[in-house]
Amino acid sequence: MKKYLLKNGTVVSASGCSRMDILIEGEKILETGTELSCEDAIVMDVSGKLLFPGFIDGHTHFDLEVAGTVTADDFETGTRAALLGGTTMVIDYASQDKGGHSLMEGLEKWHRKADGKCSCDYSFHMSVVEWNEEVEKEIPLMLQEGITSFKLYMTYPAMMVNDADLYRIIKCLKKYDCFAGIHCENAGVIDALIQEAKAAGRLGPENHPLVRPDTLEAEAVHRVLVIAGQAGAPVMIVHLTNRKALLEVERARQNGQTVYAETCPQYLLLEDSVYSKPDFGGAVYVCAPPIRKKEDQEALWDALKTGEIQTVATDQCSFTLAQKALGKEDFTRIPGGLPGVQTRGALLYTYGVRTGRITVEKMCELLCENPARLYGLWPRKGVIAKGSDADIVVFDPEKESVISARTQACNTDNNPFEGFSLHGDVEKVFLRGNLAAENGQILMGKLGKYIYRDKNQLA
Ligand code: DUC
Ligand code: ZN
Repeated sequence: MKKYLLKNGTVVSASGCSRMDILIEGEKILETGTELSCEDAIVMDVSGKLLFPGFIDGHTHFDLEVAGTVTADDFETGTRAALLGGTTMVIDYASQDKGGHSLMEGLEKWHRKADGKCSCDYSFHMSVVEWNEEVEKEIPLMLQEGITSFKLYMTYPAMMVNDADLYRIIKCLKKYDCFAGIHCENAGVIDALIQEAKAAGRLGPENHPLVRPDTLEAEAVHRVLVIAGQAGAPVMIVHLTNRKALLEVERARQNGQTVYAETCPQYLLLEDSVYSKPDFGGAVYVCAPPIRKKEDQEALWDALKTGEIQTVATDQCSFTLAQKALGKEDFTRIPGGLPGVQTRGALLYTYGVRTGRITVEKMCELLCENPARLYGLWPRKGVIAKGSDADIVVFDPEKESVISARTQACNTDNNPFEGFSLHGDVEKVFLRGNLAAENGQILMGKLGKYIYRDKNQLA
């Protein structure tokens, strides 16, 4: 492998920025410091550039069956897009199947989908959709397989678990020092609202946010936090979208509970008026939970700033317009999900750091350090330090571009951020010491490794 010496970059961490050189040897960072030299290294002048640890996306869905179709991006196209956007590691959601299936079967299925295809490093969370003594015995097996985080759904009939099982699973995970991320929405009332909408002949995508309102997300957040409180166990609320749900998280924390929270760029940057775009245009934005209101965006930005939300992931789950059209006559058949894995870093920089909503250090905390700690990757990943994996994003703070489905690497013909200007973007990406992407081109694909994860280290 080549040796690289990156000179005079601004190395970003959650605690500060400093002008430094980085020496990369093999897959690791050999040294950081000033005035470094090395005779046999390829020297790159990166002055004026920000050097982030590789971004970690803790929430993707590649090669996933949804609503009778399969996501437009599989692990091959999805991780290429991720890498081009500076993401050097994704954690995708593997799932157990309902009907007496084991977690191990789910894990093997996800390895078949991903192994040998990934252009960035990868791991899986495990979605538990059925609980019994046999499944319980598999939790330590999952830990051996490097899976230390789980997922529970409070909605979707094929995935959801009832309150009793939520309690049992959350309590069991605590025994093993693990936690689950929870998809929080009140399935029953959503179903009733869908029936009302259909009975009234309201069948277009503008109805999507109306049948999945913020209150029904907040209710589910409240309920699962009461359940977790009863179990005396930590949980994570994934893709948190709104102010009312955030208040529930704060209330539980005030009661002494450990609660982690994640949000996504679509909830920080888009408003629910998108669902009323003409000509079925709202279908592009159908995802669950839905995109909310301006005041919710503001609450989420504040929560990033104060540390109430620990990470920004994408919930990448992409479909083409033809796939979205499966719900042309009935919005409940529109496959839910958006592409986003390529644009998260540049969006957060342009609309967070540049606007002064968050600092560049906070961006590093949200995209690198916190997900590395939460998902048991620290300090191998999430930080630029001696001995860490040489996953490095050379970020040009002045590069300008415009997001477009035509030029994106995701395998879709739509993008929810179409037309958004970017000021700051990824220039080079090192994946474990390999210069794997540069100026929007993959130089070395399919280098991604499955990473065995440790337990949560976020205090
Ligand atoms: N929400 C979506 O919109 N798609 C995939 C899974 C999810 O939770
Ligand atoms: Zn998801």
